[in-house]
Amino acid sequence: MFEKIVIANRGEIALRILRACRELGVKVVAVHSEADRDLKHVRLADESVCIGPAASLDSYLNIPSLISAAEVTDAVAIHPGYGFLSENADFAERVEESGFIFIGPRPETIRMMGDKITAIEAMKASGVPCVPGSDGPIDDDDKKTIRLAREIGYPIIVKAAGGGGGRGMRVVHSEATLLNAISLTKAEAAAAFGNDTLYMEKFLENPRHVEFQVLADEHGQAIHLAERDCSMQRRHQKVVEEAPAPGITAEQRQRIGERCAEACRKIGYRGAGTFEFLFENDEFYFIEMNTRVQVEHPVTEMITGVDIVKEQLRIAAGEKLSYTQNDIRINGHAIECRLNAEDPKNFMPSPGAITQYHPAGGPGIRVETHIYNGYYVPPYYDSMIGKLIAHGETRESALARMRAALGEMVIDGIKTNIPLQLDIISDAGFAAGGVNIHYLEKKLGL
Ligand code: MV4
Repeated sequence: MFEKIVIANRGEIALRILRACRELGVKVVAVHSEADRDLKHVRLADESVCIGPAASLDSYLNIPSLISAAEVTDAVAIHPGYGFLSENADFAERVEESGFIFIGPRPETIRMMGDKITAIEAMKASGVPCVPGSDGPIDDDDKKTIRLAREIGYPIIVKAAGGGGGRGMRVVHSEATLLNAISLTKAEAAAAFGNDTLYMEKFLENPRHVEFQVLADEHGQAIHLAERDCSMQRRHQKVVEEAPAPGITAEQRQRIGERCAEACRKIGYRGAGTFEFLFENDEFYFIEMNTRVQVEHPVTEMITGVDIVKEQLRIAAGEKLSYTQNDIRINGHAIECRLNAEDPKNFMPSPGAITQYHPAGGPGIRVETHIYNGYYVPPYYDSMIGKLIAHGETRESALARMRAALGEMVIDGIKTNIPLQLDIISDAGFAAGGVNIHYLEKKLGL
């Protein structure tokens, strides 16, 4: 195992990674911006390095500063967490060129998945079901494009190869608007991603977002840890996640999960990863792969007992997976509510000092947060300040525990989305299970 690593992130995930390191006897270097001196994991770390001013571009996204921090502290590896540089292939490459281990997939894998066209190509070749589409880039033969769209059938969705996570896409309902939609999306993609390559897919009108968690080691072993449902979202920001996904049968889980694991073996995947699917009319359609640990990983940990962050560290250190597929059993149900420092009605960020913090507790309750009494939530970063996770033997018991825990949680001094989360958890549609990606925005009247 590593002697010492740098955690190239902040907030709750930095604390989560620090805790995994403690369990494994790994020393921790915290890096932080000038606005983040009081972060909980910075106080708990063995060493800390200030890497720059508050703005992310000058600190958490500053590659030379991060590598220097690893050099001056004699760290051997860097964990990128999520967001920031976690899916930046150039960062992973420069970490490795500088003689450190990147705790994540190989740079070439990150690059392949960052380009949605090459990602889909690789998955299709490995037997993962994909959305019917252009199977490659749209070229400048307009007649061919029109024919292709007609074959796919309207409505179609035009997506940027360099996009993902909801950026750089446009729905097209008829042939009359196709070419104009393509040129608009192309210009946006060039400006946003420096890559104007586009592709087309059949547009699925009312899908659910269901994603499979995988783990793969350097020795050719790969397993899946079942799926999560992340359909409860607003403007591409997930709000509630759960595992397993309501209504997915053991047979579907095994079939799709095994396809994902097989794809990992085929491409030589390394580390933790997530296969994102749209799920509609009982069919799975792959759309993207995430090559990082995800915000919602705890719901998978709660139902499988696998510590995903510890597995990331073990895999990066060259160890074999601690589990085979046969060791993995689903135990009960878990739900996660993201806790944001924001106005629950208009979603405006609400930074400021936390005057009172009393976390929820009790059977099956897990709180992942870096906040504490007197902590000041800075205005410079994402508004997520933590996650509340409830586990139970059944979905109903997990829901009941979540409702009680949300009622118990006290975070004063700033506005939080706890009132919205209580409303969602008490919603009859959510209670029934299996709502689609449009449900929350409709409920909110957007
Ligand atoms: C789609 C789609 C419908 N059909 N692709 C949005 C984020 C990006 N990861 C892919 N997205 C979508 N791709 C096809 N062929 C609908 C969405 C979509 C969506 C997907 C997952 C979660 C929330 C979403 C919200 C709006 C649109």
